[in-house]
Amino acid sequence: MSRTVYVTTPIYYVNAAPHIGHAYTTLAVDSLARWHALLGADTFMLSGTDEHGLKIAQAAREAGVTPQQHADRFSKPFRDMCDRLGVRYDDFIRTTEPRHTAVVQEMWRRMKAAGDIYESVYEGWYSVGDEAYFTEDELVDGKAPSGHTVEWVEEPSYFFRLSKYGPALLAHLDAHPEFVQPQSRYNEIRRFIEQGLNDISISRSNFDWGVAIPDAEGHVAYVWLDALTNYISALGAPDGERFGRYWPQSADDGERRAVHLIGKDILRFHAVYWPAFLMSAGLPLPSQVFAHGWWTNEDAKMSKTAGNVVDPFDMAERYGADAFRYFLLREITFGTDGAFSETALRNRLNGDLANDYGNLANRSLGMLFRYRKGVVPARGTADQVLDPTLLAAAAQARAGAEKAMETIGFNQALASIWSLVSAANRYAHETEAWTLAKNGDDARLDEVLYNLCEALRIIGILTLPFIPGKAATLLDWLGVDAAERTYEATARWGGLASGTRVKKGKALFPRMDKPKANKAQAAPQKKKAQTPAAKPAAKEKADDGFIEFGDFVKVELRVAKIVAAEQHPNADRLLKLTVDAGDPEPRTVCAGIAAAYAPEDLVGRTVALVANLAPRKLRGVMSQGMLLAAGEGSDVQLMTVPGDLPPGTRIS
Ligand code: ME8
Repeated sequence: MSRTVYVTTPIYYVNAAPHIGHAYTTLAVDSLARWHALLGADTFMLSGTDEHGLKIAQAAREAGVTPQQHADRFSKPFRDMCDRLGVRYDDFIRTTEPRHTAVVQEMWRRMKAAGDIYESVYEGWYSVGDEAYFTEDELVDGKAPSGHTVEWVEEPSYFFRLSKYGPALLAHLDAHPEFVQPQSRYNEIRRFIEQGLNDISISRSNFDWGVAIPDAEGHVAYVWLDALTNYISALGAPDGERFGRYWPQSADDGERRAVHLIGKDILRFHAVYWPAFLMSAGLPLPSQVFAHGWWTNEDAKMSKTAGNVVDPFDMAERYGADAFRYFLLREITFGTDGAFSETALRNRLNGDLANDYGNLANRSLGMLFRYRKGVVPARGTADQVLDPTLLAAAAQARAGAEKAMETIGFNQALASIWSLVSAANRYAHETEAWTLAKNGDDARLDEVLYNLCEALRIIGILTLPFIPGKAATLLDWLGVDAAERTYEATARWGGLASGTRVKKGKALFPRMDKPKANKAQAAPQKKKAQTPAAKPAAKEKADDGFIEFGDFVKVELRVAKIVAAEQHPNADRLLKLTVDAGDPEPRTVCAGIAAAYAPEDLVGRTVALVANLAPRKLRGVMSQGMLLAAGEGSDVQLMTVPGDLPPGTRIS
């Protein structure tokens, strides 16, 4: 039997629109499923919505609709979010579906038959926001630890003997340290269980928006028993074909893995209640519960209630789904918290994606078109093809990504793949295809071009799980068949067939230097933006990496003479220069060239100045322009112009 991997998102409450936190877990699950599928596993990806409970009933009442109408309205955006972010789900479960409610009732029957359910009266605090019960001791300043308000509840209720399962849960954690990850969460759960578990109320009787309990009129299942059961109801438990195929058949099932990715807010439900419910019902446990951290905005947890949410649709619209996915997976370690910032997103987009990934594709395919009419050249003999550094970089990138993904380390996996992107960019730079072409060294030029395309093929395949849209575009350009897009195919150097006619389109990741206005900010200008037909055309131009001549001439380049130079008083990296640029008064310009030039060597040089750059204070000194230079750090060289051109002469 083939190896199966079943991965799930939490099912989301339908009390508001999806935000970046929901997007994060969902696209992480998608990338994990795609990774395992790439490796050849039979995968199943599940997402869905949690539609019962007091929280939803109250939200519907406030909206003046029935709970079902409310659920119908708010479930769809979660599906749409998947489509918008390139998330491929195999099923999307809603807890109001009959196929689900039947399994919740079956769980109840089994837990009752095991003697684990008894009738009593619940008296205590309930937080509707968390859909959770709290004891007096657990409250913080009279509220739930999450900050949600609590209400006093007294009602007849059925209880589950959670207390009975403490020893079995600890034994499971001992035998399977990977059951709860990351390690800090494992430790947290162990400590919680060790303190002793109380029985929990698992039915509500003072409202009816839930799954009716068999033989207990007036009771509906506690929403967490209902919700957690989605992970097996979607598979048709207990007898369905999918359940047999994807759900582990024992704690040590080496053939089937089931992994729940969740946020740390709902760890206790998944790592304590859920396994206890399953044990009671006589069903095997999932293989792993992995709890990731929070995305915060302005230093607070992002949540619907706090109103500081980032809209994933807006992000995908402005930055592209793949850039948004890449940023979320690359920026922080899966498991830790992260502060969301659009500036950081743009830096990843402009750096890793545009400069590194996109540029590698652009320059490699550009040269292939220029020198070989877009046809992949012969590979040459094995000896010629094998470029040791590039080959080693590919093997390392692959191995590093595989190792990282074993522990769901998205950011390390991406860092590993990007080390190959950098190696290939270095290779392109060092092999100087343009010089080979000029010197007519055709055999070597073939080799270099082949190797670059081959590196692109491997990079394209390895990035498919994370940036599925753009990676597929790159592989389409390279003519890589769907059947050849496998992990195995990245182990071979030379997989790209010679003679393949490649394609090349617009830049994969256009740079974005200025923030694009979000919907809310753009709204007042909507009218204006719609009227001139020229707007969309201008955008199209920008997307292919070119600028218009009209844009170029906006930059005022002038000849300038350095008349004085000194070290910047507040920055080691900078020199403070006084330049004559043909203006009535000399200007001050700060330049980051201190590592390469002594101030005294500069006086008298004639250089190229960007004269109309908006003045900007650099470490306390107002800089009125920028000098053109090439290179970086101690290798930087100022662009000079012949000294007989008078200061102020326009350069064009
Ligand atoms: O808890 N950062 O649903 P929910 C990262 N219905 N992830 C976040 C986040 C943030 N700021 N905010 C939310 C529920 N999430 C229950 C689940 S499962 C059987 C029932 C993500 O709509 C994260 O995955 O409140 C978190 O666990 C989940 O959304 C909570 O979604």
